[in-house]
Amino acid sequence: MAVVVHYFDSWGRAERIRWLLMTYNIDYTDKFYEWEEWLAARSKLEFGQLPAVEIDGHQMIQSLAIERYIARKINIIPADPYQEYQVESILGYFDDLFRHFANFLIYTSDLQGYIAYYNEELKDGLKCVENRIEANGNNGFVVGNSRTLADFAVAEFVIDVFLSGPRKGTLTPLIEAGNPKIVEFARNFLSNNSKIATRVQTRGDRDF
Ligand SMILES: N[C@@H](CCC(=O)N[C@@H](CS)C(=O)NCC(=O)O)C(=O)O
Repeated sequence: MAVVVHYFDSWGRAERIRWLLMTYNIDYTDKFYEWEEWLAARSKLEFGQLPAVEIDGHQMIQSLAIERYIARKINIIPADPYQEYQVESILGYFDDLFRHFANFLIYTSDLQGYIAYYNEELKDGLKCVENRIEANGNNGFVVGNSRTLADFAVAEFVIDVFLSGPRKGTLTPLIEAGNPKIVEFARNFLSNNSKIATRVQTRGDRDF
């Protein structure tokens, strides 16, 4: 059965799901909603939220739950409980970061506010992530010695918020100066994932 990703025509909370599907050769189609169409469709989707994904005969909601479902199917969640904690704490942190991003740059367009937040708070938070990458041996993975969902969380955030889109002229130099190691990690992630690299090059700009 065809996999369908329901979301707005943006990256947002659906992009990591798309990257997971394409990396592991799971064909999918996007169902994009215009706002008015979404308001009419909202009551038909459980919890009235996007993204929703049709997969394996189910209609799933909540992006992180969907990601974990796919990640478990393709075996990129560690079996070791401590490593699973390491992955989960990264997922939780980047979920927090997405909310801050949304408050500054989706619900409002406060680029100066986001830059101030980066300098006052986010830079240090991302340094902690860089420390984890270093403590893991700078081997291209956030946790352990193979790809996990944590790699997708880190790379997608850095690429979609800082290295792509209409704000990249301002935000790329900012993060290159403040968190060069996480930028290197994200760029290596792209170098090692040709399908995602192609998507990032060809998908066009979105505000989020
Ligand atoms: N925790 C949820 C958040 C879902 C969410 O807030 N979705 C927003 C788009 S990113 C939405 O559905 N907005 C439209 C609405 O609430 O009507 C998830 O990760 O899926």
